[in-house]
Amino acid sequence: MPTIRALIFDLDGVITDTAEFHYLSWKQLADEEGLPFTRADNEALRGVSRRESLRRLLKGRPIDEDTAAAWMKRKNDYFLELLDRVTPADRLPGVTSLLEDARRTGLRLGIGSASKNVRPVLDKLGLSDAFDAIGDAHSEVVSKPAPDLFVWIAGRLDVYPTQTVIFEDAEAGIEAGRRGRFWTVGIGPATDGLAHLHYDSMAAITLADVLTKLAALG
Ligand code: B16
Ligand code: MG
Repeated sequence: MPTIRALIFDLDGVITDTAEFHYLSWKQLADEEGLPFTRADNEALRGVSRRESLRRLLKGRPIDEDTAAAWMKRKNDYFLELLDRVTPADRLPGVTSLLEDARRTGLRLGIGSASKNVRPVLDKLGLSDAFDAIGDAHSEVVSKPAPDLFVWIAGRLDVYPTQTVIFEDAEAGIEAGRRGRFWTVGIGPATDGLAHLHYDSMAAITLADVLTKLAALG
């Protein structure tokens, strides 16, 4: 195994759990528009872009582009209202120590997310300056499960994919990492059996454990 030089983190479900806010915002829109939408439906939106989330929520119901744009804006306004209450205490358990250990070890750090709200979320979490490169839905590359976003970030971190570990909670993110020849760490039930390493939660991860287990994989 080459020396690991960088870590790239997904945002929602890895650094913080904004999935609940995405759910509540889509739910408000769905209720107002008379669309059935449950928490179980929301699981299928994990790691999926805003546009694709709306498509899945509509379950085949046709709407025109102007309405789609207006609904996505309304959903995002609800999301930003909810985001207002986020504080550094909303970092997922284990995140702060993992980032500190990685910094101390001299690793480069990136974010790779499907969201357009990465910067406001990091700001609320007190992590605006914690990462050397941010790839998000503004980066204008093909989205996960294509590897492009992670490759784009690795370029900005000046590392090779084979020197980089991706942390992801969504199937599409692990697929993107593996297709790009990154090392992958899956978090939570959706990634079990898909990644090189798997942990039930971020709280179960230490940098030393990840590096030791990856070294054992050769
Ligand atoms: P936005 P991630 C994803 O974040 C969320 O998991 C997904 O539910 C959301 O639809 C997507 O971001 C887009 O978010 O509406 O903020 O642009 O897991 O890729 O960090
Ligand atoms: Mg995610």
